[in-house]
Amino acid sequence: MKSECVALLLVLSLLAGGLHATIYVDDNAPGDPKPYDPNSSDPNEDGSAAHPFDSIQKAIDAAGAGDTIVVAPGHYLSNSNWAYAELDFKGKSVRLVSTAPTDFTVADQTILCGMVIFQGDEDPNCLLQGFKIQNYWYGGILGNQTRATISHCIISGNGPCGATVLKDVCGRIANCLIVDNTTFHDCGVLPAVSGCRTLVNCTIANNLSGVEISNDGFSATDQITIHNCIIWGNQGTQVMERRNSSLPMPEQIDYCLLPADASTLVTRSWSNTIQYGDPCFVRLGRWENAALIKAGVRATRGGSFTGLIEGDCHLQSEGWRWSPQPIHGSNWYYDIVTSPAVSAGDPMDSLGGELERVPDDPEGRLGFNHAIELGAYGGTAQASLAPTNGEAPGVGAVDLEDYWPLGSTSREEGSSYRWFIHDPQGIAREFFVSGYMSSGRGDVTSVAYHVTTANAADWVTKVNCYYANRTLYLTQETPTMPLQAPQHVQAQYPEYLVAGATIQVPYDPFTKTPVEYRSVLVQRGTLAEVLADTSIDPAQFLAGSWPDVIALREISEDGTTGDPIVIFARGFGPLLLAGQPVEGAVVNGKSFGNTTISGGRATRG
Ligand SMILES: [Ca+2]
Ligand SMILES: [Ca+2]
Ligand SMILES: [Ca+2]
Repeated sequence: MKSECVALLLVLSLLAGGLHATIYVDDNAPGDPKPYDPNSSDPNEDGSAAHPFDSIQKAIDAAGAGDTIVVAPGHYLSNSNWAYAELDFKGKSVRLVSTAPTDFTVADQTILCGMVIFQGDEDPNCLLQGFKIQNYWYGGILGNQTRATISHCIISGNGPCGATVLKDVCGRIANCLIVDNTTFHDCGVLPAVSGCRTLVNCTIANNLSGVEISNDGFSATDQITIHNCIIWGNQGTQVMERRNSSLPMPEQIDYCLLPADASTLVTRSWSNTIQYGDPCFVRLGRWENAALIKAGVRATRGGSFTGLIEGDCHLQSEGWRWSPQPIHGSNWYYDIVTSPAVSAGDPMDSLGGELERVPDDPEGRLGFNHAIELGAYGGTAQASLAPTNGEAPGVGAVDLEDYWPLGSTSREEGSSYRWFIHDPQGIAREFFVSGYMSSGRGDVTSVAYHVTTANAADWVTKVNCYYANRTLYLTQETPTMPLQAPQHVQAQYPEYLVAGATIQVPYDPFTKTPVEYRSVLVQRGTLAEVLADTSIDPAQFLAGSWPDVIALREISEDGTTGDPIVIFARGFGPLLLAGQPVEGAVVNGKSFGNTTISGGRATRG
């Protein structure tokens, strides 16, 4: 009878999850005679939702490749922060997740108290997501060159021999908070993170040591990627390099925040998108009575706590910042400073799960989201919002400046933005930022960009472009500061766009003839989504994922929605202008597609 039930459950879960089973784990399920003790279990335990396993290892042992193991909040592996325990993936490419795998509140309550070990033959479909790994004497992750994916994990409060808490994981590591790790053993100090290749949106801070990158075992396709990370406040060197000179070591290290002091190793190829400064965390964690811990005093004694007082690495903001504890009934709070890491990630990345407004401020009066943030909360619902500058953008509005950035005055090398496009006759032409004028007062900086056109007889040769009065103006006049509407407008777009709204926009903003305006419907989505019911071939566009674009689709006289006349991509600018796809660009130091206009005709690249 019992085996029939198990077989039925297996069939049901196969039906529900496609080819793969879902297996459940809970340390204190209702049928468990001894909650929190994996040695005494529900006699009917079979990994079903009704009779979950009480040990994660039992679930991994029962699982096959591709199965998903869902772990309820609880405390797993060792009962004690000082006793060794391990969890072994045993080379199985299973998905081990918490009940809400991208929610840090749930990760914080789903604790693996010990070492997590990969055998190295797990593939990228193997997933560890949504856990806290914490064991004062032994915790960490040992990858053995695994290709497994690790995300949304908190690796904090570990003190293993050598202080390394994340070692030899060759797969993607994303949205991990790696903080407050040390060692309580006398076996030296090694890097906190070593032998890992891809770190995206990780916060690595306040550890006894930093990150070591290395090209050990590299093949032709391997590279080091550190993207949208905060690496700060670790003792010693933040990022050190160990290079095998007989192997290549391609690196892409960009959009990161590092400390301004000499403890940061700056290698030759680091991008100008790296920032240096204080990430303005809410509060760093600290070890209480570390000397007693090291001496083996393993519990509160005589009133003195021994252990980690956890910090809070959410980013402070004068806009909105997530507080794990509600303050005045809300988890959204604000600070007197704004972290430089808020909205400082790669502007072309999708916001992911980040909120564009907090629930109590739908118009964005006090906080507005412009781009993914750096660190572990980037792309999650706990990312901070930057303070709103000036009037509220309004419900659902996005800022065209995030979709048509003209450059940046703070990073001059990246400010020479250019876009290449064909006219309807197939002549290649170009428009590019050829300079700017700015004036700053307080926090508000006004910038007008000079945009020049090349190889285009029917286009004006130079305009000034700037955002003012909630409008993007193009004008041949020289603007006056502070910026305001020009006397003679070449073309203009509304700055704040709301998906679903109908607006008037210029068809060809650079034309020498009077600019014609057309009624358009504002659509927002991925490039594939906004092209779905149009006659435009997606293959005409620059290769890329284009996760967040605004399409302005012409509305005909009979009210039907036609093809887009303009598409703006987040962090990039126009992908389509006057109905013509952009064929190349240089944006923030990155090149896309064909960026030459030699001989007047560009080859389609
Ligand atoms: Ca039990
Ligand atoms: Ca539980
Ligand atoms: Ca953001």
